[in-house]
Amino acid sequence: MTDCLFCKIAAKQIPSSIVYEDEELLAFKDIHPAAPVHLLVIPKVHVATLSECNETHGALLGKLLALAPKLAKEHGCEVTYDADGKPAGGYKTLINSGPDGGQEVYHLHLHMYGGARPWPGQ
Ligand code: D5M
Repeated sequence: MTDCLFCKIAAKQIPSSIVYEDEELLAFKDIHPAAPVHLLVIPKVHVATLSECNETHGALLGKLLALAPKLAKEHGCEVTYDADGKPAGGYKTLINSGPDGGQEVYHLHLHMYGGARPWPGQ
């Protein structure tokens, strides 16, 4: 889509702080970070909102979500376990959908929040 901000970021027509890229996905730093680690993961293909997705998007959505643990590790906010199996660390993932869901940019994106809290919703 020609007039989509995140399509332009994916096409490198607009600069961004890219932290990951492959054939299908791009991850970059949110321009208005709401946490010490605030990343956005997008599909390169234009999908306006999660609300437009169905089972045909399953593989793409799976890849989008599966990137989160890798990014979390790279940004020091993965979930770890002590010797007793007690979890520590972690991060929040969020997809806003539609006006009532707080979506402002109509290109599907997964927010990842990590680092020192508070984060949105906490
Ligand atoms: O979140 C949209 C998010 O997109 C919001 O947190 C700001 C971010 N944003 C907007 N423009 C840019 C650019 N140019 N680079 C990086 N991040 C950006 P939503 O879920 O739609 O409310």
